[in-house]
Amino acid sequence: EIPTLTLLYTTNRLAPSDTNQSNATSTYNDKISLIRTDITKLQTAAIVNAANESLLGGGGVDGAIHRAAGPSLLEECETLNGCATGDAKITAAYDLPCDKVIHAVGPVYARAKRAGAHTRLLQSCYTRSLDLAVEHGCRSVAFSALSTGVYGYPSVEAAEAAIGAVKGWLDADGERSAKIERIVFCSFLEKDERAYEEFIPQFFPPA
Ligand code: AR6
Repeated sequence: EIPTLTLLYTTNRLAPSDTNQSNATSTYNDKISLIRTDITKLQTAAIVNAANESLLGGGGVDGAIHRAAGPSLLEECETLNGCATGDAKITAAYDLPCDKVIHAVGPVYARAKRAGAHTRLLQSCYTRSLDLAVEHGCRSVAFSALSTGVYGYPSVEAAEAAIGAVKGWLDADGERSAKIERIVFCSFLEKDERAYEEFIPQFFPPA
């Protein structure tokens, strides 16, 4: 079964125990959802790629997104002049079912931690991505678990930073956050899904 945004909208507050099977979806409030699936299948307006500073592709979710989007995505990325760590750039989505791809460059955990910059850099990926989504009229955004693969960011720490950044962004400006209808945390591995399940209810307590 291919999870779609329709599924995200119709599934209402599954208990965490119902989300053990892959592709299960939890909706925590009117804006925040958790899903465990291949992000290239999602029909949100934008998906957020875990890219590197070159923006020229790689392994992990970046490789999956470039494969599913087709070669035109790389052609557009080649025009962007790369992207700094902690920042993001937006492209068309080509053969993907979403409308836009936001390429965020998360920190390499070990290196950024030595500089005491890991949390700030990871969080700015999330807030910059949401800014770009609003600028480009994307009303729904699905995030991959930035930096938690090759870049070595521990899942629990990453989930806390990511969800905290999104919560802070939503709270900071009501007019701006009203332009986003849905934010999906798309995990791929069970360890990341469990980390989100721990922190989403802390930052977004049920009404
Ligand atoms: N859909 C959703 N999530 C996925 C998918 C997928 N198809 N595939 C993997 N993940 P990673 P990073 C999850 O390594 O740590 C690349 O080479 C994965 O389980 O893709 O930010 C880039 O070009 C993990 O939770 O990205 C960079 O060089 C998350 O995506 C470097 O890796 C991120 O893991 C970036 O490393």
